Amino acid sequence: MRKEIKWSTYRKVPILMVDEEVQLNDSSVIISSIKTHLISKDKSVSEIIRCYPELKSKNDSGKEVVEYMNKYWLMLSEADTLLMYPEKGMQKEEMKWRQWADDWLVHLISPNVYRTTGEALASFDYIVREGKFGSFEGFFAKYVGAAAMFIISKRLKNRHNLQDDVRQDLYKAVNDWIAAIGKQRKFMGGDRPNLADLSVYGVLRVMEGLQAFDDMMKNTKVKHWYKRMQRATQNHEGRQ
Ligand SMILES: N[C@@H](CCC(=O)N[C@@H](CS)C(=O)NCC(=O)O)C(=O)O
Repeated sequence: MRKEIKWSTYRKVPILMVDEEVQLNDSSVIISSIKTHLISKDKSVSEIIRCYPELKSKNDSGKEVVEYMNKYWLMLSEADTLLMYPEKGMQKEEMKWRQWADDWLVHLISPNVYRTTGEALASFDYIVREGKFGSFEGFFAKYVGAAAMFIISKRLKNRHNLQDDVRQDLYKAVNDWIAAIGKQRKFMGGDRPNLADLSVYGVLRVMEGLQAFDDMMKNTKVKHWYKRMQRATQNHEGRQ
């Protein structure tokens, strides 16, 4: 909730605090920093985050926006880079699809899960069930939140140039993803997921339990990869 991050000047979630002193903002910066740290254990997190400097600018409507430089890039030595990405193009492909997950795929979620008033209510029912709400607060959040997001999601649909039938964009996106992996690989990372697999899975997973998710499973080719990802994340089977 907004009040839970009052202490931070960065106003979005996720935020990762390391040892109560180093603050990491932005999911992709967090992922790149943790991965870098796991590979090069000698580098501290505070050292690593200096490689992802904050870039503040104004968008078209004059609103201040924050971006982080290099956020899809792992800060590895040449030797570690070769171990991590032994074949040409692997590193570039991973970055491209991580960016795609952030810049396109994620924007398909709200228009799809708040598509109708019924779906908006089901989504908020789930949010309220999982979140920290009092019973009055929860009731209020569910109905007001669902109504607000139903309306906002129509604006988001236009802002991101989605089709009127927002499911079609979702279906095409996940089918494009599966086509990019191709028939020869289990994951984009090969036998084990890479960070692009992880990002796409992270985005799709938030829809679990909702109609948009069931429709996507039924009408696209994503199912087998998704099940493999479920297993791989449970068993901590990411690319080393
Ligand atoms: N690029 C950021 C986006 C974070 C983001 O937009 N988070 C949303 C919730 S999912 C948020 O906190 N929104 C509050 C706001 O924009 O004020 C990331 O990947 O971490």
